[in-house]
Amino acid sequence: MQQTISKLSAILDEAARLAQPTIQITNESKISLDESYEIQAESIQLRLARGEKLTGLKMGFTSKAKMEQMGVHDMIWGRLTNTMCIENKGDLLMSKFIHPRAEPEIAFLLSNDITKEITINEVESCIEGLAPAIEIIDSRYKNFKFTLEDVIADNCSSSGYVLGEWLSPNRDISNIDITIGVNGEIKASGNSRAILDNPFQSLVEAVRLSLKYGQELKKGMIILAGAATPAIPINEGDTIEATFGSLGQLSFHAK
Ligand code: 0L1
Ligand code: MG
Repeated sequence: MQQTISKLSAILDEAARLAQPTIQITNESKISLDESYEIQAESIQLRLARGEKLTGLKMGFTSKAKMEQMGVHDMIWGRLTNTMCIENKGDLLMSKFIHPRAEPEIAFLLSNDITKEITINEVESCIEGLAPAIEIIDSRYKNFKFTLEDVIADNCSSSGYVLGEWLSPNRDISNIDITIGVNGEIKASGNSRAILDNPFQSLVEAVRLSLKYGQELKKGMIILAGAATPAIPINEGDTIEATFGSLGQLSFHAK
């Protein structure tokens, strides 16, 4: 199996690096959920070997609606690296993506290493900041079509992130109205409560899952809490802006 894991990791890494879609890996190989996380880890390792730095984790399927839609009962998670970071108000280069989509999220900045599970009441003491954010997802699979195992192996579609201004974490973020729009027109809107009733719960789950899969959580890492609205497609020329009530807003331009 190790040979298959290495082969599939290399296929997904190359698809991401060259921005060339690939067929679903589960078309040809039967892989378990745990094996799909091994493929993800190994394909990220290829990035790190080229000099990229791990900057954090992203949580996916943190809305009950999306979990039900996918027929799953747990969240999924992927890894973020420094080359995925796009500056607030900066440019996203379409040539580096296959069919990117944007979703508004909330980001947490860890204030210390986390080595054991936490409760929602402990979240504020584990983070030194929170920020409005946008995740760019870009499935490496043709037509954005995948099984659960496919998407986990593909780093849960994660391919970019934009961070707004860091804010103090001592605030209630369980009822923040959120919108995402293109060129001044709102395309999707939602509320932070769509993220597990309270985005702080997403950090609790990120800690649980990273401990389960042996991924260290270090001071300074960023955790993306998951989407509050459906993802919207990104096209060349688009300026994408997300607003988060009292948390502020952020944007980027696709060129
Ligand atoms: O919420 C997420 O970020 C899930 C990403 C994986 C599924 C997708 O690509 O839509
Ligand atoms: Mg997301």
